[in-house]
Amino acid sequence: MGSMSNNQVGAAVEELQGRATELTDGFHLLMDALELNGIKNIYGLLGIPVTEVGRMWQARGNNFFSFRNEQNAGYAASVAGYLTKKPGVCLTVSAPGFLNGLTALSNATTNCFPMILISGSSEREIVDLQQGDYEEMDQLNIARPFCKASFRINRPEDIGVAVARAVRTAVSGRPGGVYLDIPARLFAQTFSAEEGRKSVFAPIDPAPAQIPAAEAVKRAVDLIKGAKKPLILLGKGAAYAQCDNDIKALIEETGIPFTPMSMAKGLVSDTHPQCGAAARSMVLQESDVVVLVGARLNWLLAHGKGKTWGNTLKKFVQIDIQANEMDSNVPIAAPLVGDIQSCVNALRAGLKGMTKPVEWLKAVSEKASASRAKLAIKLKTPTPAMNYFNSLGAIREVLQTHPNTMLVNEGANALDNARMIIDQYLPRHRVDTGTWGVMGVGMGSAVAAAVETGERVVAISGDSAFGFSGMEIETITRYNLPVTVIIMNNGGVYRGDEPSPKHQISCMQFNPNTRYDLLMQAVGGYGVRVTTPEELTKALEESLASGRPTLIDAIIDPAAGVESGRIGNLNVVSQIGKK
Ligand code: OXK
Ligand code: ADP
Ligand code: MG
Repeated sequence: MGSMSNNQVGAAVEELQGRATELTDGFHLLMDALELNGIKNIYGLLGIPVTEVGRMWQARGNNFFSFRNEQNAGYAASVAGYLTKKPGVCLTVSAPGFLNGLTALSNATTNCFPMILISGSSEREIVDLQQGDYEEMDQLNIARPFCKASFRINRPEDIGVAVARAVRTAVSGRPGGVYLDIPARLFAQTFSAEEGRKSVFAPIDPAPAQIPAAEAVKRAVDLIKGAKKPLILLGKGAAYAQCDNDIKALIEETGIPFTPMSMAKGLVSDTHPQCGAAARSMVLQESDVVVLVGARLNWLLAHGKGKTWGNTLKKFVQIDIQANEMDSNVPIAAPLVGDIQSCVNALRAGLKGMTKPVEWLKAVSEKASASRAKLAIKLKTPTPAMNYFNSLGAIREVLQTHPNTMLVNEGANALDNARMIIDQYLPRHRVDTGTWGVMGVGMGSAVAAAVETGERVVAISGDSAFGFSGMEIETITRYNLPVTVIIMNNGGVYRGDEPSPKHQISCMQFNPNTRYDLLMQAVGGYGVRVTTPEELTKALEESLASGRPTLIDAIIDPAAGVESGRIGNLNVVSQIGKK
């Protein structure tokens, strides 16, 4: 390399001095770190002290989806995490905004969805002395019990490691929620740009494969091979793992019937000949060895015991990345600790050539076909006012010809009946109330499903569930998302005909004159009220064809619906004065 001229030396010195004094700040370092970790979409609601983050994030060509309540933005972020396996990011203001987001962060952690909640916070020196700051709250510690980890960033140079650590924590092992607390002052705090560039990074292999031990695999293989009536039970962990072909291969190579939990529907199509979803009680009660794949024996599975399981203790093979999930409710005969893909493929190798349980599968298929045939009649039976069966039956027919449509589902009767009636054909195409059974997840989930998949979204909500997040229809129209909200409007919580005491309308009723369709029109969307399955079919087909934000207000018989849908047994009723 030849010697440099004086001008070149001068320019080089100037450039070095420039670089030496070039500054960055917390705003930029946070965005650099998020971008480096592949984050493009942030869901949130802006205000003090984070407003500028939203503007700057958009100015970089990234997406900031502004919601009307942080809880719904958080639900969207958590569903984005579930669908993409990258943490969904929610940004909120301090204190009340943080608290609204915390509900969604906690729900994400319960569902095992990777999500990062970033909230601005008040200044430590004032909060720690409880001197009454603006929106004073000890957010870092309040978040801790409700998520996988809670971190605060105190210096600009720590932003890179904090974001990398939050990403790894959210997606590694059992996925879940992470809280990142950023005191207001840090955003504008300047720092050497050169040092800043060096400080941000993406973690290497943040969600590493976790291989099961050979003896654990052998123990599980022996148990399954010795079973007379084995069952494979798929949970949303199996859907999240995105090893769909491996799971389908395990099922087809072994000939074992399977049944999916609600968000695992479609992992293998509901129409698959080995699907026992329509014979649920039978397969749970009569099976002898049950292979749990990313499904917890929690309340949704009657804690693995009692009548649901034929009052016998099953031999459970449990595949889970979380070691201490084993024996959470009942003894697990063959714990298989590892990531689902590694465990499933280890089982496949060990089960190669096993004798298929042909007779058992035949019995399951017969029971399932009989149930489907019985239900098919109810789906087609006209009634003076629509009920859940003929309304959801019409939706089912339309969605059969649109298998790529993302289905979001919440409510009590609207949830339980849609789960039973609407088949899923593809993995991760159904998002619902999840492990906690949360009302109000619908609109946030619909936004994330539309944004992250680009598919049409149909969100079926009970009218009560819709009320929790209904204002987000303005968010849906603002971003012109291809979302069709279908409200199963029976005029009340569970049903709309509960008798009212003399002095007040029943605590379980809504205003029967509510016009949800006009609400949608008021925010610039297309709203339509339907009272028959034929009208519902037409409105849904038109909305899917147009892709325009639509709300279909489906009027359901107020007498349709039972208290708490299929989980009425969880309700408690006073026995005082009962005969
Ligand atoms: C299923 N079934 C079918 C079909 N699919 N029959 C015919 N055709 C098809 N395609 C049968 C299945 O075999 C069962 O019948 C029955 O329908 C119900 O199936 P399923 O899968 O829904 O099973 P079940 O028993 O309801 O499952 C229990 C459960 C589920 C707890 C996992 O109910 C659930 O996920 N509930 C979530 C409730 C919730 O989160 N609610 C939130 C709002 S309530 P049999 O004959 O085989 O049994 C609330 O907030 O407060 O009240 C509040
Ligand atoms: P469902 O409600 O559908 O039965 P759950 O949410 O109860 O499903 O269970 C999901 C389980 O899957 C959790 O225990 C979680 O630890 C586990 N899990 C999630 N992702 C993976 C993975 N990649 N590998 C193994 N286990 C996983
Ligand atoms: Mg209702």
